[in-house]
Formats: sequence, C-alpha cells, structure tokens
Amino acid sequence: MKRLLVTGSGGQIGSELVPYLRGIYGAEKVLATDLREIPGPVSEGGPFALLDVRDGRAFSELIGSFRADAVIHLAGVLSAKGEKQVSLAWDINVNGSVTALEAAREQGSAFFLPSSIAAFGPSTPRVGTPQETIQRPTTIYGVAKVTLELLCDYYHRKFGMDTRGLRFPGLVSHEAPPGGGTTDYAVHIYHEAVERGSYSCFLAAGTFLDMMYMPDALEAVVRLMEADPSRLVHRNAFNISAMSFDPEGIAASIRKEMPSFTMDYDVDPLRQSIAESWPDSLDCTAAREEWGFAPRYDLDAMTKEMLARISAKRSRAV
Ligand code: AKB
Repeated sequence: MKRLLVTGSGGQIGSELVPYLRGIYGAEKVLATDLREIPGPVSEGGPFALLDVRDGRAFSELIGSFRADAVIHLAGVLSAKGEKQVSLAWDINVNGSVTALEAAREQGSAFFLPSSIAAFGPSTPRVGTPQETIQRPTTIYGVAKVTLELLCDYYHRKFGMDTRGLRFPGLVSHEAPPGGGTTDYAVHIYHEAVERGSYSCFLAAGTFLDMMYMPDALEAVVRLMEADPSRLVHRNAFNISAMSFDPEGIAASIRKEMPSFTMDYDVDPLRQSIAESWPDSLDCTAAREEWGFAPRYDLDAMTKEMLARISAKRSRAV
C-alpha cells in the first residue's frame, strides 16, 4: 500500500487508524473521508474529503484523483443500531459497501473489508469457532457482513481484485467511543470505572465474547494489507481475536487496579440476544499462518493501559 483512501474515518476504528496509517505511510498519502466534517487530527492532520459511500460516481472519482491503491472501507452501522434501523443498516452496510467495492474495482485499487464476529450466528460452533464454518447470522448487521465476505471472494475470483478482510471482535479503545454496538460495554466499563468507580452492565454475567485492544487491531490491518498475496488463501475475512471474557472477567481485571470498583447488571434484552448469537472464542490459526497475526495485549495489559489513559485524559480536562 502506498496511497490509501479511508471511509468512515470519524468512527471508532477510523479515528485511530487514520493517524496510525499517516504515521507509517506519510500524512499526504492517506485521504480520510466521512459523511460529515470531523474536527481534530483526522481532518486536520492530512487530506480530508466529504464522501457519502453510496455515491458511486463521487467515490470512484475520489479514488482516481487521489490515485489511491487501496480503499480501507470502514463506514457502517453497528449491530444494535442496525436492529433498530434495518433499512438504513442495509443501505449503508450493503449498498454502500457494494458501491465501494465497485469503485475500487473500477480504479484498480485493493479493498479492505472490516467483517466481524457478527458474521456468525447461533448455529455456528461457539468455542474455537473455525475460520470456515456455518454462517447464519440473525442480525441485519451480520447478514450484511456475510454478503460482503462472499462478494470479496467473488470479486477476487472473478476480477482478480486484491480483496482482504478481518473479522473484528469487540474493539476496545480510549480515543473515539463506539456507537451502537453490542460489545460497547467493554469500552463504557473503563470510562465509568474512572468517572464513578462503578458500572451497570447491559450484558449478563457469563456472556463471553471475543475482544481486542485497538493497537492490536490497527497493527493487524497493516500486517494483512502488506502481506504477500501468494500466501493468502482466504480473501473474504480472517478470524482475529486477542482475548475472550465475560463481564465478570473484565470487572475482575479492573479490580486488580481499582479494588473498590463495583458492577451490577441492567441487562438490555436486544444486545443480550445479539451477544448470545455470537461465538465465545474464535480460532485464529489461518490469520497466524497466512500473514503472521500476533496480538500483544491480553486483558490485564489492556485494562492497565485503558485506565491510565482515561484517567490522564480526565485530569487534563479538569
Ligand atoms: C458490534 O458490537 O456491533 C461491533 C462488532 C462486534 O462488530 N463491535
């Protein structure tokens, strides 16, 4: 990758990935785009353009004029929000992504798909979920992810396009907050721990989900996109995960740093049912073997850093 166009740059991943990519490839080589203006480093630290990903002509022209050799397509509506706004989720997540894929094909660019653990469903094996297995998701977000994974395979086979993707687990970060996801509790809990010393969790005890700290996710995107294409057997999306925990596990990790931290439960039926339809823990062998996936953070290392970063930000703000 030399010149990159990123969509959805103001979101949870984009707001950290854009500065990270600019640090590696040079500020001028990474064009950040979003549906709206985003004040701060994403729009001020390098080129920025407004883009509605459903506008195929504008999309293709932007890739062409910037001479982007890869499109990192992050724009999307997350799982819980998608269940409340099904046609919006379909429009952005499927129509917008097909437009992105087509625009990238027209311009001869590579394409990165952020798939998700949501591409699996209740009939998928829950523990040690294989790279290739049953994919019958029960959310519109998951249906969209499976559709896009299949299209990435198709575009690679049919057009020889360089499609690559990751099935992200819940991502934990201290920069931009996530919005409308089911795994968001694992971010909120750290903020509430610092601000109030307690948290009311919307998922039930015993709900295990795959998770990853954002620095590992950023590194995984670059490692995959820079991988030798001849080593890549999978062109849809790779299982990746760094840890699997339930609310009790993350609370126990926080208590190691803040012994007085308390947590109770106020379970949200929608997000609980979504979480129960997803795997507990993914098998990441294909990612390790095909492009050297190697996350660095476990739960306790992530907890230490999240609490320290959020506390530092809070004391700067007061
Ligand atoms: C969500 O919870 O919707 C996302 C995801 C797992 O894709 N974080």
